[in-house]
Amino acid sequence: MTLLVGIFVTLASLWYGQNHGLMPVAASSEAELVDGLFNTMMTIGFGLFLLVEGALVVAAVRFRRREGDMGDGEHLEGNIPLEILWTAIPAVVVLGISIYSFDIYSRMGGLELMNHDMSPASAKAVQVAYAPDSLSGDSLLSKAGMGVMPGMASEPTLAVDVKGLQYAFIFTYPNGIVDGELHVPSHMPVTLNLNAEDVLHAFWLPEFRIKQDMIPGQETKLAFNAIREGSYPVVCAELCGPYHGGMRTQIIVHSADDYAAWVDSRLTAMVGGDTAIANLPAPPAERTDAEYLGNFVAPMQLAVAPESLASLHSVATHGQHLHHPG
Ligand SMILES: [Cu+2]
Repeated sequence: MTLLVGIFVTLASLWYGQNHGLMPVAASSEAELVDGLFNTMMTIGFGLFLLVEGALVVAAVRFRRREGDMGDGEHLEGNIPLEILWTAIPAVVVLGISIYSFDIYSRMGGLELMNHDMSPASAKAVQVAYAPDSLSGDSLLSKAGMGVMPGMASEPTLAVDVKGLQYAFIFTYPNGIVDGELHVPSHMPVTLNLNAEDVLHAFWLPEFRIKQDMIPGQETKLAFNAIREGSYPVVCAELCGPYHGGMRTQIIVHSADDYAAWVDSRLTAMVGGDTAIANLPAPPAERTDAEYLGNFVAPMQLAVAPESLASLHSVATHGQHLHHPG
């Protein structure tokens, strides 16, 4: 019986670990690494869930009080082998997951950026890092972030500067192209140099499983390798003001040829005198309520009736009148 239960729990956990459906598509090689770790934890977690909840249900049914039984339960004084077992198993599981996750972190390039020298000059950089006035561009903390995966460092990379500001992302490409959307070729390492214009923002690519703070006056980095063509959301993940929820754009992963064609078309437009930044969202002040709420309605597939919008608006106007009579 124990053997059958063990086989069932193992098979069910292995199946659920691969079929939980909790993650969006994996569009970068980093995402595959992260998902491997996440699926392992789901497998272990689901197995433990079945064992613990199963034991609970079996005990509740099997040892329930029978009709007319007024006696005390059996007196138990502890069980040393059992206690060793239920201490040892979680210890091994936690140790295994921590080694695995550290391995993923280093394979994603997380350790590359820790290879800084601790000479007096860089120690000074640590001291000034908390005083933005005296911050130098290449101080120690300015290199925080996820680095290029080891082994990719020798390949050609695309470096894009990204500026976060209330409430948009602006991407500046090596050849001077400026755009409100991030275009990248697939299967080429991309390095993003992140910066913020005004307040803290965070650059989040859910389908790439990476996220990084954007800090005014201090550059952070994010590197990834796109493996799946398509359009994916870019989301600000740091509450940065009243229109934070509308601060999103998209990353478009092209084939190498399509990317070259996109660069050509943008360069041609620039030569033609078109210097406007493409694909930027309109500033909040210039958007109607309906346009602004569209940021939330479409992705969340909500149905908002025009009447509810109108009533929201009148409440807001009424509130202003209360605070500013006359
Ligand atoms: Cu933001």
